[in-house]
Amino acid sequence: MITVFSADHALHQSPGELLYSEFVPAFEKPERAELILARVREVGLGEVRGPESFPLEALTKIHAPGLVSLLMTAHEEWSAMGRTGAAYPYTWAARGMRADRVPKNLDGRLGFYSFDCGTPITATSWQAIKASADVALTAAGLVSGGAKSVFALCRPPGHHAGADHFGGYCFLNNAALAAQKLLDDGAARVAILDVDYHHGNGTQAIFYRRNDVLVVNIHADPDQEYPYMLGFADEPGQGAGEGFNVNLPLPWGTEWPAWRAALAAGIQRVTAFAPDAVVVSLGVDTFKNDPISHFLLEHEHFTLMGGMIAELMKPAVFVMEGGYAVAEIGVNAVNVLTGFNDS
Ligand code: FKS
Ligand code: ZN
Repeated sequence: MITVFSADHALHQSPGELLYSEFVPAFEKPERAELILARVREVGLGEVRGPESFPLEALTKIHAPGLVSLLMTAHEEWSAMGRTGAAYPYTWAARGMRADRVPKNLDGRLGFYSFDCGTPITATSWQAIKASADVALTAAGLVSGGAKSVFALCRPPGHHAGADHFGGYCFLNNAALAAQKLLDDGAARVAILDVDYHHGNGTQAIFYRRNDVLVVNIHADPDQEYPYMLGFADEPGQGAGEGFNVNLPLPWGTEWPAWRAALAAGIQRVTAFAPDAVVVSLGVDTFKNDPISHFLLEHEHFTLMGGMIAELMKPAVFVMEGGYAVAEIGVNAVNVLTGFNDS
């Protein structure tokens, strides 16, 4: 399996995030991608190559131009105001406030195009964000060209980013960009299978009214876990998209048997959809030692997960998302890929 990777991921480094009332080191950090890459090499997964550079038009097929330009210029504007450090959003639109008008003020725009305060923009973030999107688009192009499976070693991650909002460590939705690229290259239907511990609210929202992309999410119950406000079982899709969104929320403390049953149910939905290709939003924060998560999967379960996904017998793009047990992230992520390959 080819891995697509860009060293430019390291140009995004969050200075830290609020954890309750404390400002703590960011969980989403560059070592994550470096350790996954090291494991890819250690097991000899296959060739590692850099991404092609795609035009901004590839991004605006999924994202609002206003979001893309804010990501490109926010830090420059922040600095021009005499501020140091990274640009953080602080103010959001609640019900009853104007959602029809983009604020002129930078803080207004940062809030308008985001949904949390955990996703700061530094002077060099854009280069990493763009590289991560290019990694996903390149991987999708390889699958369109006939590769059976490709690993997009994306960082920063993407599944919380919607058409017009960043948040949850995510800026652009790499999995959605990959799915759209597969469609543009000729696929009639694409399924996105999101196995990250957190609900992929951005991916769901992007495709909620569409029937050419089936979105299946297995994640911690939003009544207990971030992102709290989307990802419930009663979200089937809307309009033409009705029946093409599937949420399988699970409680804190979920172990492999219940997680596996949810995956089996999700795989059944994907099979019934008969997609031409599958995009896997691959988060390994379901691991038992993950510092911010509450599922209890073990190393070998990731191998089994990959084997179950292989039974779909569909070309697959694996897009890296979360996972914060950094010392073990390489083993867990690459176990999914070797489990897929070996079955
Ligand atoms: C508030 C922090 C709240 C944010 C959790 C984000 C999880 C990200 C992820 C991704 F795949 F996108 F990386 N916690 N200060 O793992 O879903
Ligand atoms: Zn996650």
